Amino acid sequence: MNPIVYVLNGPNLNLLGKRQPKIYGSETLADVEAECRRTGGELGLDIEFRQTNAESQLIDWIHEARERAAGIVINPAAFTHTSVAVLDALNTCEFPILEVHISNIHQREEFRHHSFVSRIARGVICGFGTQGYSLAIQRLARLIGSRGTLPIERAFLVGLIGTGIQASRTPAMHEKEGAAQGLRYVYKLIDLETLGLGADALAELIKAAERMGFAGLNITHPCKQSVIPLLDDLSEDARALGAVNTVVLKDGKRVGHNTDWFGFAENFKRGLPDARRDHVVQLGAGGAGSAVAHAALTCGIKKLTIIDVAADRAKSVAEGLAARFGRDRVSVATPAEIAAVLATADGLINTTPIGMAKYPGLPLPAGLLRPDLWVAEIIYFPLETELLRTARALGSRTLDGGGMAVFQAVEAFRLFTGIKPDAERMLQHFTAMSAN
Ligand code: CA2
Repeated sequence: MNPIVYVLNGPNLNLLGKRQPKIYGSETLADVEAECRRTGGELGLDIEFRQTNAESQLIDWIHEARERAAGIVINPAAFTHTSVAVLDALNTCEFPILEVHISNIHQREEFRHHSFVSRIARGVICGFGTQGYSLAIQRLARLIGSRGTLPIERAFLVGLIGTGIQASRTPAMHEKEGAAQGLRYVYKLIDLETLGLGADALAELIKAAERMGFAGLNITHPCKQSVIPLLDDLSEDARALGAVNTVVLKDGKRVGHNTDWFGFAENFKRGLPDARRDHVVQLGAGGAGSAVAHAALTCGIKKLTIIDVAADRAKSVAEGLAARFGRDRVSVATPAEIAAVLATADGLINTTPIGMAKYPGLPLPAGLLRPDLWVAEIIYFPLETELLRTARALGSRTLDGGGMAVFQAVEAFRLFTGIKPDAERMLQHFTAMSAN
């Protein structure tokens, strides 16, 4: 089915071609209608062409279009200059509206220079005679992306580069939100494992994505660090963290961002808003670990103790954090010291892979958990890890990794498109997918 475009005409335009040809030309409204249908037909649009002398009728048609149409081309005629009611009706429409005037209203009487409708119109054509209507239809076709045209700023091709990413929920989250925003949005998985490629193929893949017009890429394990030398610039957060999970490709430039830390911070603020945060223990100092630790300190955790089986990894993450947040807010402990550090902790964050479907189990002895120790995860597959299950059974407050997965995608979507996504809708979609 073709998208429907309403072409609406206001008072006295039924007289077109019959009076004042010097101003409005000799074509009749029927001629204009035929031309609009011809242009619409070529562009794969169904045209609803209407004219009325009554303000209320025009408003009713705008309401009707609101439910059925993909856009409106409107010549409100004299209502242009008088009708707040027509403006209000148009304001309820979420699709593009283009305003057309046959004559050049700015060359005419002062009272025709102001248009209420221009406040809402995506564009205005005036003084092109009746040709203005078909020009507006052509423009609308590009804005909404009808057959044979590419929607301007509304088509996005993006992807994820990483290894073993087939089960990722990120493509579905992005694509569904893109569709809900009326975009053409395609999210491709570029899985090094399925392609039989190593991490050294990254440069070649980014170049290819750039050439094929990708708006951006998410980057995951094992490329979050190795992507950095391939970029032109980094956001402040990505630079501080030394890790990039989102690359925006625009105007021949590659800019790296880190939305992982934002994902954890947002999830934490929502899920455990009033949790005590004097001292928290974090397990794991890998790629995700450094972003989560950054988020934790940004969210007001006063002191963070980092534990990793690789002592040098914990030390280097802690040093970076200490430089940004202050020495007194970060420390490192060994796995052997875990019982002692947890004894004084309010919360525990697991950023190790233990608990993932691939690595089942607990990242610490169950006996170290207590009801007054909150527990946060970043794993989202499964949503309920053994750690969360054990902690919940004890009565602890817990936070699963679903929110982090959603909010990193929310922020990446915004960076790729420049359009603010509906975070609640993305969260709901993720929850529905996880329930299946
Ligand atoms: O130039 C335009 O398209 C206008 O919207 C036409 C309106 C006028 O009030 C606007 O300022 C500009 C008037 C439409 C009247 O149409 C007639 C056509 C032929 C003969 C008499 C009126």
